[in-house]
Amino acid sequence: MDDSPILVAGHQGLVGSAIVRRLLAGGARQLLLRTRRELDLCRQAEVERFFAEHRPHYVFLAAAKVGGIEANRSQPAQFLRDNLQIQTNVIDAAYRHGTRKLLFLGSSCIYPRLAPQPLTEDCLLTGPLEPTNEWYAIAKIAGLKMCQAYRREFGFDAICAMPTNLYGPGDNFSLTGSHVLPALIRKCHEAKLQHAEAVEVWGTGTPRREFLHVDDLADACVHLMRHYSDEAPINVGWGKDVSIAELARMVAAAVGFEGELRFDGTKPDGTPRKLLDTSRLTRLGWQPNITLQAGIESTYDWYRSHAQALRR
Ligand code: GFB
Repeated sequence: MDDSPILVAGHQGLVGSAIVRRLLAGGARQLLLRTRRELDLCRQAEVERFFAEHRPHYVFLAAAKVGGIEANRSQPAQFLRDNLQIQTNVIDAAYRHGTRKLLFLGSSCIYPRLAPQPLTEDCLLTGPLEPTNEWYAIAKIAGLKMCQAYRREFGFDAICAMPTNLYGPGDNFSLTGSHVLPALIRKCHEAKLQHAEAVEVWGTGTPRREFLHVDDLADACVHLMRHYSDEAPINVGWGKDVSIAELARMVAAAVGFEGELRFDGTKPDGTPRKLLDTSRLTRLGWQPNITLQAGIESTYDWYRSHAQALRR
């Protein structure tokens, strides 16, 4: 793989940038990277032109419209449309232009809201989805199914990784659009600087989530690209979950915010629990490395050194 042209679609995002770091560290020499301005993956003709010209041998499909619970709730059309367009254009062009292997990134929210925990890959499509993110989930399920269909009908080597909630350097720290972990880092940091009495935490604090550092995810993606070839999706997680209240306390401690954590029950909780069963991945010889504690601390360091630029 190291001497082959590799497309990392979405290389400026949280996941794509981590995959680029991992590939460069591993010796990749021919990365194909395009900003959205240079190549709009929602536009089929542009994607077609790009693949015809560059013919990447390997594709990491990390480009997606993503966001936290509020962004998903308020922009259902964009989450459904953009994700369907991006993945359909890229998977189809990759197959038709001779890509040897493609890795599609999904999400743990594809699984039914009340499926037994930890969530195995086999519980897909066994029950209703969590309503706050069903539009995104439906798009990701369609991407997974497209990979399976192209493998069955055309013999295209497309594999699917289903990561749990991710975090790390390069995350979205916007107060309305982001996921919980970066939102809490920012809120606690700003509250500390302003000597505020309290930080608002959305929901009841009781939902449980699993958090995986994006550098661990990138390592798993490269491992799967090298060692896995099958239509079954593979969960990628840390293996343990925490309540949102516990997470908020960990973030507050890492940031040094000593005020009150105030839970706002008028905001949605989302799915009650989302812990992945990762035994399929473990059997392939991969384990995560970065603890939640260490990951929060390093992400906070990253945020502090970029806070000014991010606020602009
Ligand atoms: O990370 P998050 O937005 O997404 O929220 P989901 C997780 C939990 O944290 C919810 C609570 O119970 C939120 O109410 N929370 C507390 C907060 N304070 C905050 C805050 O300041 N900001 C945010 N964002 N949440 C997403 C899906 O679900 O998970 C996506 O919407 C995707 O589709 C992603 O699958 C991985 O974990 O609920």
